[in-house]
Amino acid sequence: MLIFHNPVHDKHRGRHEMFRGKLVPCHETPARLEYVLDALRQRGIGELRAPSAPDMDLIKRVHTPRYVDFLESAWREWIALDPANAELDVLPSIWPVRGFRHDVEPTNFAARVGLFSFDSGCPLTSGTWEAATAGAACAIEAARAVSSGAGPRTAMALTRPPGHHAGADFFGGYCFLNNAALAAQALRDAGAARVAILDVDYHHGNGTQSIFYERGDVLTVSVHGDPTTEYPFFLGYADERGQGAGQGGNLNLPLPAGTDFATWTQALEQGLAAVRAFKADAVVVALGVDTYEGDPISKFKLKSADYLHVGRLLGELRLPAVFTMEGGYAVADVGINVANVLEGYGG
Ligand code: OKP
Ligand code: ZN
Repeated sequence: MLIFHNPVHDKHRGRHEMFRGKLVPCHETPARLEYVLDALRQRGIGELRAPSAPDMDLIKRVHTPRYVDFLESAWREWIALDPANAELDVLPSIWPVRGFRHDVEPTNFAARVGLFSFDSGCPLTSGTWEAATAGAACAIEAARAVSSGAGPRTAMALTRPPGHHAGADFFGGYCFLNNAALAAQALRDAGAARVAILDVDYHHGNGTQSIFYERGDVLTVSVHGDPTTEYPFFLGYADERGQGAGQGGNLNLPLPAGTDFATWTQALEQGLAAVRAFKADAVVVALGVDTYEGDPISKFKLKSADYLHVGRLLGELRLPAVFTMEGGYAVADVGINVANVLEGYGG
């Protein structure tokens, strides 16, 4: 398995996220990825690779050009407002909800931050653009590596910030560019007629779902905490089945907080059955390990050893596969849990 590791992931370093009226330290930290890297090295899993330059054309087909341009210039605009801003993160404070216009793009910076985001828990920092685009390059190259007939059939984009909450034109949920969606599009471009994305992060992959909701060529499946009580709350329900050409091409498998491995596995099996029925040529696994019993912001009950079994079940698909790194905030155990999935997966 090839592991495309983002060498500049730590340039994205949020200071605070808004939580219950206070700014609290970010859960999504650089240390998370270092633990994964250490665990993979220690156990001799995978061959590490560095990505080359990101394919901006592909990024601007999955995301809107005006959103990508905003991300690229956001930090410069922020410090141009006041040089003292260099010591602060950008956090949104106003959003155009129902009844407001989305077609206009105000020149005011705070207004545009709100236009292109959906929560106040996702700080944009001085190195966010560099880290997110290098991560996107990891996802795209992982997809291209598994697409070349002779090469390996499995690759991982080992990167942060994560991606599955980012939509075509918005950031949120610690995500800026949707790495899983970029990998899926790169697999399509390289010749896979049908691609499935299977999202096993604790949180619903709202960004990924929305990007492919009206497309028939990419199936999106997500097993996650029931959005009636769990983030991101406003998407991820079982009755969202896709639209137009994408009718039937989205499957949500919400489970109540407190769900244990036995019940979670039944949902995963349903998801795997959908991927098989779709006759996917390749699969993208949005791999979050915040389903872990020790996760500080999530409420499923998976144990470290369970992730070996998760890997085995995913491996039974026998498809070219790209893993993208999503959530997992029990920092010291994230490495063990990700390594267990990859070890169980084999190849
Ligand atoms: C990102 B990924 C915690 C509030 C929750 C957003 C969670 C984003 C999860 N104080 N904030 O899916 O792991
Ligand atoms: Zn998550």
